[in-house]
Amino acid sequence: MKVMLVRPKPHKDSLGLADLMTCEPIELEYVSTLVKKLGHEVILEDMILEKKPLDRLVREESPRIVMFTAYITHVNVIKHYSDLVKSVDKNIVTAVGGVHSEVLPGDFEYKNIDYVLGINGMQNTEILIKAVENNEEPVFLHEEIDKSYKLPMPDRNVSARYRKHYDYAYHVPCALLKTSFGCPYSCRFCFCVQITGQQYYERELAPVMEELKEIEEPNVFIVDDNFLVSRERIMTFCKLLEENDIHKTFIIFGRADFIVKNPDMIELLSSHGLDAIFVGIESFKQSDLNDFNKKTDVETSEKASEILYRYNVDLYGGAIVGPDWDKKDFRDFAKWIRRMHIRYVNLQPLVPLPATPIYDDYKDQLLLKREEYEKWDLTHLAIRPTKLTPSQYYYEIIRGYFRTTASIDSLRYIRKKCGVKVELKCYNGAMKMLRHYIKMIWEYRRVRKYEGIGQKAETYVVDPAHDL
Ligand code: B12
Ligand code: SF4
Repeated sequence: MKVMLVRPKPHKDSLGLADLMTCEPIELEYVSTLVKKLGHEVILEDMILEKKPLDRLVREESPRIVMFTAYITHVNVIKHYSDLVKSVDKNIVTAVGGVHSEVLPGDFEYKNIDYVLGINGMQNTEILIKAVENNEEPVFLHEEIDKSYKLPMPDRNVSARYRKHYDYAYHVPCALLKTSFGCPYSCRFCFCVQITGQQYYERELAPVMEELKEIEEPNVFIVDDNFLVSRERIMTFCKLLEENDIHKTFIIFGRADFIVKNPDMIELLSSHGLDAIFVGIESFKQSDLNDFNKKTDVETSEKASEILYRYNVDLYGGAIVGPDWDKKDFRDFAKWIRRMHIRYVNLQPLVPLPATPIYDDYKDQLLLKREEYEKWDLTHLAIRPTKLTPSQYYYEIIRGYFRTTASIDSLRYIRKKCGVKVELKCYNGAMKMLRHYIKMIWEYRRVRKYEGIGQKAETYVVDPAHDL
């Protein structure tokens, strides 16, 4: 039996980030291992990189089952894909898995999506495949039965034909690795902890090393929600890297408070290839951090930046722009970022993703409709700014980027560190992002004019046409 695994191309209205970073679809590589183990043929279609439309690929390959992975922004894309698959042959079985379906499976209820695999995605894949083989109706596991995250080795061969395109911002080429799931903290805006039901699970490090030995790329992006949890685990990780003679450049996610409490761990990791840490610094206002239940403070972010600077580790800052920010806040924020030598910052408006605690706080005053999934991309405004118009707010975000990540100083730094080719790639990616923001401003203004909405009534009405 032939099984087609599909990684979706972002909807045209989403910020896809593909020009800046196209990461390997490691989740589907895990699924591939499982399906091959069951004795079936697998083909992966990475629609970010594929030129042919999905219906043509399905016609050429004639799979028995087509399985999709999806984030929130892909929900309507997957529905459209399922229409395409069924237009070729309505007997092809369609199924969807991935983080959004694990937390909000109901969003994928649709005539042409046969199965939503949900929380037990791996086990349910096995059940589905055996059922299709035997011409039976699958009986899925709905309870959370296995949270051990004992993963097989991901099948990196299945993505061989795309691998040279996989990168992450300044890290080219780049592979992905997952060593743990979830996080011991519970920030109120965070979707990641909803996936694991607020729990934190670690994988054994021995199989992680086996995986690392197989990775050919020099750069490895460890996509754990929080890699900096335990000193003992970090020390074992570094010891095992030495024992296995593994030399890679690593990018990780971690918290500022861990960095401040454990500078020796940063020194150790830095001497074992750590190049950058993505830190959710979120805001330069303590009140914002308190509202988010971040359980850290502004001073800690500043101290963390000093430690990382000392050990030559780049700090990639994740920032959440509050709806109450005014022009001065945007300016002060950029100054704060520059003072901390942060060369890359991701500026995202506060977006209360469905299923997070802050979603309930804002659910009655959202600017985005739930079903405009492609716009829940952490760039579209989901909450009305209180001190600026939406256009001004988007404009300030663009200026914020030019004052920080896209400043001459940052670009010069990237050129020196990574070379002109990477600098140009990032510049192109930044220009695409700029176009995305200008499109959002333009759309807001156009719709407002069309609807005859006055200066004061800033209802954000979005074109409902889903032109994929
Ligand atoms: C790395 C990362 C990225 C990478 C891409 C990674 C990739 N694999 O393609 C980059 C940086 C490009 C990215 C971009 C975006 N991301 Co992102 N990303 C992540 C991160 C940190 C890790 C994802 C990952 O690779 N995990 C490793 C794999 C192995 O784990 P997994 O995805 O959980 O998969 C397991 C199961 O879910 C299951 N599974 C997954 N798919 C399938 C499919 C089938 C058929 C089956 C059976 C099982 C299955 O099997 C796997 C093994 O157990 C997550 C955080 C998180 N906790 O998930 C956010 C996250 C997934 N991203 C998110 C978002 C919103 C985005 C963006 C839309 C916006 C943005 N600006 O970041 C863009 C969209 C880009 C696009 N291409 O459309 C949200 C999704 C929220 C949601 N409700 O869907 C998350 C959860 C972060 C957050 N802010 O909350 N992202
Ligand atoms: S520390 Fe990071 S991963 Fe952990 S709950 Fe907060 S935002 Fe989520």
